[in-house]
Amino acid sequence: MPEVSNEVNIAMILDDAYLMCSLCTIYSLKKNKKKNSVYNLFLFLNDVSLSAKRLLNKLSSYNFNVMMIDASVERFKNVSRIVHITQTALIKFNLSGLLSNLDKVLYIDGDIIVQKDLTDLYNMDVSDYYLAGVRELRAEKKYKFHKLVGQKYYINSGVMLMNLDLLRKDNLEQVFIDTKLNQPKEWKCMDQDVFNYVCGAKIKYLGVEYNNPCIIFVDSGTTIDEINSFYNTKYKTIKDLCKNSYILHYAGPPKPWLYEIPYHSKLYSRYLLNCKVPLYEKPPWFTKIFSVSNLESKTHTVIKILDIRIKIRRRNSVKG
Ligand SMILES: [Mn+2]
Repeated sequence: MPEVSNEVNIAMILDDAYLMCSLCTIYSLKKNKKKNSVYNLFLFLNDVSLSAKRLLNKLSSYNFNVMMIDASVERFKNVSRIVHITQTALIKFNLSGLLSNLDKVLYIDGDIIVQKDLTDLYNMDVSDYYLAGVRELRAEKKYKFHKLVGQKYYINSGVMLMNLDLLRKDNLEQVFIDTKLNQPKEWKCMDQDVFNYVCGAKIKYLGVEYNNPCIIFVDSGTTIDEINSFYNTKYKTIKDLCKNSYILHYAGPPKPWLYEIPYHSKLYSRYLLNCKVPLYEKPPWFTKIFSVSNLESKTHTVIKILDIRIKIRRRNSVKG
């Protein structure tokens, strides 16, 4: 049996465009971890401004170690020239080489909210697998993505517990990149098809609570019965599933910080509000899309995200 530890190694890939929501993801990691869990967060920075780096530099705290690693464009120059492909996806393919000292890592996207401590997830045994992930209901049922890549199932690559040891041993870094460069035209995803195609039967399937694509469920009209029968779960409602999820993943275009989405925009803005990014450090685009005011109402804080106004009752407010 692999050793159980309270250390959790996490990898994220950041660029300036995704900075705001990535900060929110990082804040949620920090807020909802157990005190004794030690998180080592490896941030791979692609095209991140100096002011953003300064901001990220301040995120380390007790039992929360943030490491910033420049994932230079140079390294991928030749690959990028051949095919139009974002460096972000390529960095994901290279994690086993970039994190050569680690046996395993939990990769997470920057459009997620982590609601619980991740030690149990991290300690799951993946020694016989390349990685562990959560199957995608809609991708399998509606789009038949698993058939496109010739597999039985199909996972979402936004949350993956990666067995770096085995990936290195079988030299999959190169296989991922070669597969991407020669992929069939029908493959529509940036990196997901490659992970599913290459890792196939050596993927361990996790419960939906570890990567809950909440808005996709709502947006596509998926019922809780469909969800329960697909994932073999017993949730009463989608809200029940969301409340009990370790990870909410805002996959797909309707992001809760761009559109008003019941339950999620409010939940998201609470995290955003508490990121406590000092005002003077905020990049110019930040204040353009996000503002907080206590002056508009005696009882509520008003948060504006683009054109959405969200009112949150202040804790010390007088009822009236
Ligand atoms: Mn995502």
